[in-house]
Amino acid sequence: MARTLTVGAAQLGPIQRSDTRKQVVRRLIELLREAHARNCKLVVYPELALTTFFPRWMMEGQAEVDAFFERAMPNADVQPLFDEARRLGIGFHLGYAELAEQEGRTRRFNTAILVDPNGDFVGKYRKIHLPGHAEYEPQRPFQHLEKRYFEVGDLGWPVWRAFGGIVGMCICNDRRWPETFRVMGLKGVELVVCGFNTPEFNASMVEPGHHRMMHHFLSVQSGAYQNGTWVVAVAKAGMEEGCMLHGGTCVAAPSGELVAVASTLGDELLAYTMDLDATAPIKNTIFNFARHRRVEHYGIIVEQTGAIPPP
Ligand code: ING
Repeated sequence: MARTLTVGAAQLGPIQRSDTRKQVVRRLIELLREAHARNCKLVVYPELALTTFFPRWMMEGQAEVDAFFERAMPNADVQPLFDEARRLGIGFHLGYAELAEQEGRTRRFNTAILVDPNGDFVGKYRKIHLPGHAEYEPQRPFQHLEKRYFEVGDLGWPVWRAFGGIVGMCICNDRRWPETFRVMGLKGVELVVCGFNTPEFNASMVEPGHHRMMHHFLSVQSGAYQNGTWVVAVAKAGMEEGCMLHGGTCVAAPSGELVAVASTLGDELLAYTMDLDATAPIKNTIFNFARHRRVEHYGIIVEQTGAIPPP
């Protein structure tokens, strides 16, 4: 008996700085209703799905920065999304900027949550691999100040039994680091959901334009294959405040094969029915971790941060 799950990858087109949370939530609900019509049980929204990708700007005032953060989840602006999801009996993943008062101090994370079809929280993830830089870099046409505006996530990469399987989350740049998927792979993950906002233009290096999408798919497909897991990666795409974010919302099978890819740069729902049991052949053979891994040789991976070439 196959363990099927129909997932809706809910790609968002651009969110401009002047777009209100209410306007964005209306778009999220439209995608949710389309997902319901297409029998989805889980809808995956992108990273920072409630606002424009604000780390592209240098902002001095903390109040200006904090306007992009959510102090509670849910809150009045997003409650209609929670209500409609519960009414339709659909779970969802949502990425947003989280401002939390924790242990007496204010913490700021690039966060994603997983909510089940009853509207109950399944879990939370806070982005660990923060790309970009912390100080203003005048040579860049756009900043990428995630290291300035967010703290490194403090929750690790948990996985949860939900939606009939074992589900985990990562966010955007996390997908480029094999450790992300391997940590969840070592916990038996069967579906990783990942939102992303990836600028088409990479200010940190000169590279051919087609490399961005190739690296995106390479990261998602290898994460899926090397850990025998499904991966659903969902873009915020399109021209946001003059910065083009690439698309490439996709579903990768445990084989590593891309089985569904979005074709626009706007709000687009990609619905795919996956068999969570399809993870078993990979997990039980080529990536049977218990049988094949040799941890006695892997110590350097956690003991050393940067590369140290021979003298
Ligand atoms: N975005 C980009 C990503 O990892 C980036 C950051 C840009 C990485 C360009 C490499 C090159 O997809 C986020 N939000 O992490």
